[in-house]
Amino acid sequence: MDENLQATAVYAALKTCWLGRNYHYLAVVGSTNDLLKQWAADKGRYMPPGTLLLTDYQTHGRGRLDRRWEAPPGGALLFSVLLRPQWPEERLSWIVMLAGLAVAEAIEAMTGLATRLKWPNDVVVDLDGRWHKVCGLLVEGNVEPADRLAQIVLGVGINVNTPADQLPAAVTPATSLLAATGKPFARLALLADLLERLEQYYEAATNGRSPQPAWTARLVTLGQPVTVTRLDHGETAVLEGIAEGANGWGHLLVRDASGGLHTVTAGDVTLRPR
Ligand code: BT5
Repeated sequence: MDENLQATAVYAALKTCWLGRNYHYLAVVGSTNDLLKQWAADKGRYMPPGTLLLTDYQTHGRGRLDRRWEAPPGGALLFSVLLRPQWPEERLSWIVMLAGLAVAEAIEAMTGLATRLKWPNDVVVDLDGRWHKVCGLLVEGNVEPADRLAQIVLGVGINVNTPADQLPAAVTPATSLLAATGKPFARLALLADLLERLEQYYEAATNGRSPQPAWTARLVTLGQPVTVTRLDHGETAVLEGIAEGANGWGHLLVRDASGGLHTVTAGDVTLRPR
């Protein structure tokens, strides 16, 4: 399905007030997160919140910790948005929560696939009894001296029409909406719907409503035996246990075999078979 993601087509489809209204499309970039951060640095306050940069192909798409995000040209939705929340610093984790919710709901509405969230930043669908990653989120930001979230760049990568044989091999297996359903989907319609949901969640969060309860309700990680890998002072630390819950800041609470409860603020989770 070859689609026009140029500005005029996108403007006609958007249902948002401000999110994505300053819209930029480039056929190829290094990384949308990197370029949008660069633009924000160059233009400062003249770059309005809600600015969106979308591409068809990234030569240096990134995940967390400078891992690669791989998506062949044309099949994925790859974009970044600039946000200036001015929320207290502790609410940084709300961004990944509301983005995950917006993406999951939009995918579910469009495809009918039961769509869940895997801590901390994956959107997953159930395929053959195993959770497969269909989208990754990358939140990067900085905080002003007054401990307010001054500038956030939220990156979203969704495998929409990527053929199964072009998906990368990964620990959490990758899938696309096409591979999971056998049907291609319109990227533009998905983008418009998820941006509308994202704007609504964001506005609610700005008014103090936490996305955490809705986010927790979609977490596949909870109640599951997990292996958590995290960087601890430069060393890789591995924790095994049961993911019991998540706190208001999105940290994962893991109970180890000797009964100790660990609060995990960052890391990777592998779901273990029971
Ligand atoms: C993420 O990191 O999942 C965040 C991905 C964010 C990508 C978007 S695209 C637009 C914007 N611009 C960017 O440069 N990035 C953002 P993380 O949790 O660290 O997962 C990275 C891991 O996911 C990799 O190490 C691979 O194992 C796996 N992976 C890579 N490409 C994938 C894909 N297309 N689908 C599923 N998994 C993938």
